[in-house]
Amino acid sequence: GYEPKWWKEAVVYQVYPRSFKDSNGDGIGDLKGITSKLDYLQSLGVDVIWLSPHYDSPNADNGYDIRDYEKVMKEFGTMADFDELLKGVKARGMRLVLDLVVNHTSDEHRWFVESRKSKDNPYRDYYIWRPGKDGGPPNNYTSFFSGSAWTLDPTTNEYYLHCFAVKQPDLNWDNPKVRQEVYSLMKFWLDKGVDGFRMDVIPFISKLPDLPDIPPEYRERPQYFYTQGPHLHEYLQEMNKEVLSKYDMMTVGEAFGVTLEGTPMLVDERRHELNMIFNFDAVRIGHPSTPWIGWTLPKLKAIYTDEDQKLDQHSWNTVFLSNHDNPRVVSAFGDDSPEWREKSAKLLATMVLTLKGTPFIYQGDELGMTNYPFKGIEDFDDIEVKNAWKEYVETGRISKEHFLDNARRVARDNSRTPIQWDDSSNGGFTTGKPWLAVNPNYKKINAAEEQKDKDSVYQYFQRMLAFRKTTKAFSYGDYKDLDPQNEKIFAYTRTLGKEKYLVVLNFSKDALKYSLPGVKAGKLVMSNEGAAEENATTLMMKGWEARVYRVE
Ligand code: ISL
Ligand code: CA
Repeated sequence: GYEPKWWKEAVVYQVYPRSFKDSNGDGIGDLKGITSKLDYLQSLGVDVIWLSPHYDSPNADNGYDIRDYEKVMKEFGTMADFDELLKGVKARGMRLVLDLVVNHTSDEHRWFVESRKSKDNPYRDYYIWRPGKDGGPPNNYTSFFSGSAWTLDPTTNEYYLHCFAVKQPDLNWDNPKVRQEVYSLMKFWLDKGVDGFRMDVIPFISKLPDLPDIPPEYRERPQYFYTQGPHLHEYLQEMNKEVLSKYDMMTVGEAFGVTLEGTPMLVDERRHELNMIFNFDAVRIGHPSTPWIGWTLPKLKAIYTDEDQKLDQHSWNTVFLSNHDNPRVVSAFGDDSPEWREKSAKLLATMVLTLKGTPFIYQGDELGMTNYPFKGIEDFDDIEVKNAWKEYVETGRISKEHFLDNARRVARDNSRTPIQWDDSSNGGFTTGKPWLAVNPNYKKINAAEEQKDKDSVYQYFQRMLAFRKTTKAFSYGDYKDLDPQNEKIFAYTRTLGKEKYLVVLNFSKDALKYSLPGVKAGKLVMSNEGAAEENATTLMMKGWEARVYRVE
């Protein structure tokens, strides 16, 4: 069985500070805004708050480009505001986890400002510099934000590596001084009392020796190549020994580019690296990174079974279907039409909170917030979309319509629009002009409404979270998919000793008669519909209906 740990029983809620709540009318969410909503989060019933980057940053990538790790972004407030937030979180019995972005820094970080000055600057070796090759960049690495991953810096006439934006130079982890700097900034925050880190693209930190070209089979998905550096595990074990092992904390690695097979290497507790990672197989199942294939329920179920089988009792999993890099969960996996939005959002909540692994909820999902009705490219803010537009549309490689169709479906800005607090202007997010437009559906979809309505998505989350808290089988129970091939019904059990729960989800708008394979539903304990058959083997499932039964 699993060794009990608080982070295996916790539910994590991700806050994207820029879009959460603005306290001073400048249109940008801030720390005081978050503090003012801690009662809301506590009454929702989440245990841990993961804060997307709140550090000093010029915001080329909304804070994922850090200029000073020990300072608070001025738009978000001051260190005193941070201390106040942390205190407020603890006072309510919750925990706070920060975003650790240390594969790269901002080009405005003082280390890089020094590094680019000269080839013999003491900070030169903090980053990855190479001379050009044949009049071009050192190799064929590409950036996730379009173009080459190398930029020529005229001062020294050498290139620096950036797997992401030009303003996000990659750190050189092979330099022991860099590693010590990172451990020290981690301790700075841990000593303040934070409860852990989500680690941004952590498997990229060890680079391949001599930086060979990306081979053809990896060109469409270079993340699986960038994660093959030989020292990744050595560095994580060192970090564990010097920092992680000294605190009661949790770690979750953003394992972009790690396969399921490679996961235990990062999370098997006997290896002393990370507690858990995000695997992207599920959240990216419908992503059109060449070509758009859509997704099917059997494929999604196969991922969960595979994860369950490849991770043993020493490796812990996570469950999530959304974050700040992906579309809204109800738009991607449910049905965001007025008729089915609430039902399907509740069904997805039921699933995420009863599958095996620590669940991560993204802000606004508890309200059933949807994708944004983007019209043209001018409605977007994100560097990823804007750069891709230049690379594909402005060069005529992809038609405008085709590009926008995809962007509307998967663009990161879908999940970055401000939280809809009430039906006042700008959804009560700000009294000023929001940095990114509020979804026009805020009059209907907002927290104030949902807190009053017992049938709301918000109140369903509340009940589901409370139920999960008292039900250990959802944390530690065995998982079994009862009907892997079924195209519309997802039925599975979670079993811990004598306690057994059955979850039945209708992933379609069709009413279906469903015969349970080899199990009898017992007492209905959760449902997004109301009363239903009990002690039965045949269930009449309504569209997007979700039920949880206790099996006797
Ligand atoms: O969002 C993506 C593209 O749609 C992913 O490729 C994403 O860039 C990848 O998962 C890494 O994400 C993390 O690091 C990025 C940052 O932009 C993301 O917001 C962050 O989650 C660079 O720091
Ligand atoms: Ca503000």
